[in-house]
Amino acid sequence: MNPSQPSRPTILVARPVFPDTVARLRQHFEVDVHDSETPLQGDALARRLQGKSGVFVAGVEPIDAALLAACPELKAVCSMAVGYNNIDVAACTARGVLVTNAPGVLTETTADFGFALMMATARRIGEAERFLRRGEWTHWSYDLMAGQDIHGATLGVLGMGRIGQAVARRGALGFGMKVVYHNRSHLPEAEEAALGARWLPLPELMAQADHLVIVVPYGPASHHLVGREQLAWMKPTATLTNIARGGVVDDAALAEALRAGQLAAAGLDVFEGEPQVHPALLTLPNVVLTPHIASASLATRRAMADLAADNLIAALTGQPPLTALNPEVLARG
Ligand code: 8YV
Repeated sequence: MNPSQPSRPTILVARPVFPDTVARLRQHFEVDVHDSETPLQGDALARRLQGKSGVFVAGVEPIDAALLAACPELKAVCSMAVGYNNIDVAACTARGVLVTNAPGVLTETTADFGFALMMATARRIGEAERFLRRGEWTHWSYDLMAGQDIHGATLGVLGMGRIGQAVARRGALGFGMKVVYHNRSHLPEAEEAALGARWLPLPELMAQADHLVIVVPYGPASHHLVGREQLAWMKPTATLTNIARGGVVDDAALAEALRAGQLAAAGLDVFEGEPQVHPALLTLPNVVLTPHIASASLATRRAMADLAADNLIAALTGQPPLTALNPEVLARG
């Protein structure tokens, strides 16, 4: 670099991401890209962050108090995920580190997928495809792969944020479903009326839902929110779909409940300890399993990466980031 030029901030892109996104970041920063799908964490991440002002992360790299203490030059953590349970936002705020996530841009794509996974689960699409591919389809029969209806059924939404509301809209307006939900806060009356949605306490939600879709953020308050006790409240014909985070559902308890016929089927895009999957789930025919891809349309993944890049560029060039989780850090100057 020419010594007469002011030095540019140095950042880490902690995951391989679209080359265009990296090229855009290179227009503003010296960029170090972690070019491996093995996530950086702990000491390895801290070492790689030495001398860096910003980091671009996906939803997995743990950013905690110990890491922040080891990386005093870090000023901004910008994630391309909406969920931020991998980031200790309070610890970042305490150290004056700005944190941004990527809400909004993935709402409709994620809701599309949640609905598709719910439908695949209820109508046994994974199981039926495996049956056909195995060459076992020899004749029509009145109950061959007969599942549960979606239209007119009761949709239970656990977590009524942006994505939960988008799932509810699909159910209510597209499929004539009755919508019930559980959330810390109630929706405004007008929004409840538009969706025909009714708030229920968790036990009643679990008991009334024909199809439960879980979209609640993960944190200490939602760890194993759906465990053995809650699963026992479900109808034996009901389905459960999790597009939130592994850890909201107790996967071992879910496998047991499915085996015992306490619910009919489950669709899971997220898992405790992913990419590991609880071995008992892998043996069950009535579970549709996908590798955390609810937001994975190309257009949406680009929008997520672009938003994280825009946030990082703004944060380190003195402009207000678009989606800050701790904007109070900016006010401190
Ligand atoms: C991401 C997600 O694919 O945004 C989130 O919270 O779970 C997914 O959309 C994942 O976190 C990697 O960015």
